[in-house]
Amino acid sequence: MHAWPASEVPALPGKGRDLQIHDSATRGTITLAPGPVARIYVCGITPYDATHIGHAATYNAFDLVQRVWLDTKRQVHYVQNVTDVDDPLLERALRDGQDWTELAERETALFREDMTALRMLPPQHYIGAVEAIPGIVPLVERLRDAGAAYELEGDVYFSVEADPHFGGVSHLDAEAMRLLSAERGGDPDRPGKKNPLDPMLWMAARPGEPSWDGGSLGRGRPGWHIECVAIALDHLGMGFDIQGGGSDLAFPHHEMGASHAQALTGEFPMAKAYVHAGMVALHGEKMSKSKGNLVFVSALRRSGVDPAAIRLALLSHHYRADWEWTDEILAEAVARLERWRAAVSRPDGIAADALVEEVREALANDLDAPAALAAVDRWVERQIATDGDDESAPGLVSRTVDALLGVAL
Ligand code: 5CA
Ligand code: ZN
Repeated sequence: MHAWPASEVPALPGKGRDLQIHDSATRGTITLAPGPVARIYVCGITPYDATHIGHAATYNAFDLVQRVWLDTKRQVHYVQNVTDVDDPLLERALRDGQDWTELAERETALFREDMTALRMLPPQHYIGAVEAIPGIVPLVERLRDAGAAYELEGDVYFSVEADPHFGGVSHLDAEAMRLLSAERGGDPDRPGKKNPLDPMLWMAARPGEPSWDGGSLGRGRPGWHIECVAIALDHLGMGFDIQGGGSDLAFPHHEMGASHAQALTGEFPMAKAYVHAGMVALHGEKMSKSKGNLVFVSALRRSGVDPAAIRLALLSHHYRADWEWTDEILAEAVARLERWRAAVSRPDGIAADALVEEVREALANDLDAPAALAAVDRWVERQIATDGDDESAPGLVSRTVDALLGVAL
């Protein structure tokens, strides 16, 4: 699939800092020191009800990762998927009496528009589950032939017991895993499974549902976790720097993905860091498609909200925090954007070299965007209150805010 156009990232004087980031697997903050090409896989949308503010907040976090790496003069190899066939998508299409491919295409197009408007840097490889099927089938065959997978009434399941490290990404106890498995696409109560948590790798064709040639697996469609593993291994290989997503992906999705990859390669885990963004809520509950309590980026844009203000609203929360979207948060972001624009529209001002370093330091410190905003706020206050004569300052601040925070002033 094609992704979306990249906005320019201005180069800043000096050099950025290496990223320290919280890793769910080691449950601590680690310093990532990628080679000249940093590699990141971010789980993409299941294309319906896109793009809500929760999605946008999560992609914002990983956009910051890219910007920190680019500022260290590295290249970034970024891969994202689109889960363009899966139970929830098919269920939504059926509910609304529409063709599932049209639903997926329309929502993916809307997501691209929203990402472009929010100045999120695009992945170099934007890959749909459907187009990944030819690469998924041989992986499932290999897992089966290695004894890490088994068949149940034509479906193929991964055996979590095949991975001695299973549990090492999310660190949950058995009961929590079982509950989350049932909530998030698993089928712990299906009779005949070796372990209730075993996830499906390949689902045999069901009447009335789309299916593809699965070679020795028979016709069917891929499971969710193997989709991301196949795409990540194909485009990034083992040991890439970050796998990212919201905290609701830690289990089962990233846990199972790491186990699939372990069974395939003998290495664990697949990524050097498992990075999880907090959940955005609305009216006291996690913003989710199933509850329907959603605020859409496209609806805000249509109502005239500047995408830069949406971005500032996202940035005003630490990516790991759970937080609630409110009208006040957006209003504050709109006001902040106005103040910042007024400050940089002056012909000269207060020297900003220290500000560049403060923003760099904040982001390198586990993507502390609120600290970065506070640093810019301090410069803006001084800029408005004092009569500086540094002619390069307003431009430098604009470029810093653009390059590191993705906000166009
Ligand atoms: N297609 C899969 C990943 S392979 C998927 O989870 N799709 S999704 O559309 O449900 O979610 C896309 C991304 O948005 C995921 O990283 C998910 O964790 C994140 N996300 C979903 N809801 C929220 C929310 N309320 N707050 C923050 N992030 C969220
Ligand atoms: Zn994924």
